[in-house]
Amino acid sequence: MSSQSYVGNDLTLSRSHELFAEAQTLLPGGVNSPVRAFRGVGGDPVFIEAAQGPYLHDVDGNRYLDYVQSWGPMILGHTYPSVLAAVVEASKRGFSFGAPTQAESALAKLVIASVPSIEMIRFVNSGTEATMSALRLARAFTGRDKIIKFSGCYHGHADMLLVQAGSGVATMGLPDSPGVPAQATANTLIAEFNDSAAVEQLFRTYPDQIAAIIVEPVAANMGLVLPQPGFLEKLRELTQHYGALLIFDEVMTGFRVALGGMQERVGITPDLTCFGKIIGGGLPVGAYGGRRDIMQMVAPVGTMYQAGTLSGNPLAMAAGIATVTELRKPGQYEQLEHKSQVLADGLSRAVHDSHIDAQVVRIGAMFCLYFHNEPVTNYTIAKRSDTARFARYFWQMLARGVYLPPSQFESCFISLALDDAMLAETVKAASEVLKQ
Ligand code: KE4
Repeated sequence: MSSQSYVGNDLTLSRSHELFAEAQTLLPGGVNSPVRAFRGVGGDPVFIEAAQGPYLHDVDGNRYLDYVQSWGPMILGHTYPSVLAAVVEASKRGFSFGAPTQAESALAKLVIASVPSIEMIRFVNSGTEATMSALRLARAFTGRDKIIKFSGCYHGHADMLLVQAGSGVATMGLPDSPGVPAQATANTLIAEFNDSAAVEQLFRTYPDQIAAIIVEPVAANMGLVLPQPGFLEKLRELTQHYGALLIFDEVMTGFRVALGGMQERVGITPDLTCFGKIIGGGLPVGAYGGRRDIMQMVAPVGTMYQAGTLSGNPLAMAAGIATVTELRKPGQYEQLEHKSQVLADGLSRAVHDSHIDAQVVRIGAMFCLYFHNEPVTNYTIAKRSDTARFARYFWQMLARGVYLPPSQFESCFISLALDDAMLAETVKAASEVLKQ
């Protein structure tokens, strides 16, 4: 059965098909990022014309409730008035100067005020740049070369990290990517997420060679896998004991699961943190930051080199400032928690009533519905999910006006723009679909 047959017959996608056919002659796979090509669910991707609040509007006139939110940034909803106004105002003063601006200090102050472990920060243009730079900094600071990452965790596409990565690579079934030379990953050690004993064994094997552990404190690129009690705490203990740095990759969880990210929820202070997505409000921003003594190694004050033409871009800073300013208002995360709880409870009831092997996982305003009959605690288990069943669910929800991430190995997001009626509509759609 082709995935197209899952598409509800009341969805017209002909213009998207036309545009995708043309795009494939111009762009590899017709997209500028692999997961957008819908290969995780089959069929052609939907081309988006515009977005407003909780809605996406595609080129065929279909409207969807958006649970992807550009993979996390649009937590306020699309074209949020104060963010839109800030970007328009900034654009009238020029787009890019390649010189310092007060906006960069303003956003830095907001991030530092929101995340206590951040004493100093450097803005870049993507999460990939943030993690790549943070790891180079950890190697410079410790004088060591090895790093530890976890299978199924995705930290962007720097060579050293494309080993058993999750996200798009997992969807494409490539345990590592062609073009990554062996020496680029020779110093990258892999452990299963939630397996702190394996990490301890790596430290015992390489006691003075490991510069850092980089971890998604909630693994959100293999679906959504929560850290088991004690796992993150053990990583903090091991890195302190062996003189390595602990890097929290909060590109996804930062300002998403709490104002202060996952580190606020678990009360752990990493040495460095990577950000992206929300701090740019939908414009290209990434960042890495943390202990001042470490960050002082970054050029030009220090010798560890990292640079970027558009880093700290004024329009991106304006969007980030407006977004974080809104999120710092009282009650925002209580509202997100309420909406997320309502949705997760509704989806769990739908799963229960359907008597199928599926489970809902949620933390803060992130959730995932696994088609799986066992608790998902790492990538090996996650990969045993029923991806064909997920594909059917994806297309049937799309036909009912609910736009979910086109892969079992991604997380869904909840925005402040989704009201209770929309959440109820989503639960109703899931109840109908899961029974089929
Ligand atoms: P970017 O380079 O895509 O801005 O960020 C890389 C990155 C780093 N760390 C984490 C935890 C991430 O989730 C990401 C990117 N997330 C994916 C979504 N799973 C982006 C979507 C895409 O690749 O198009």
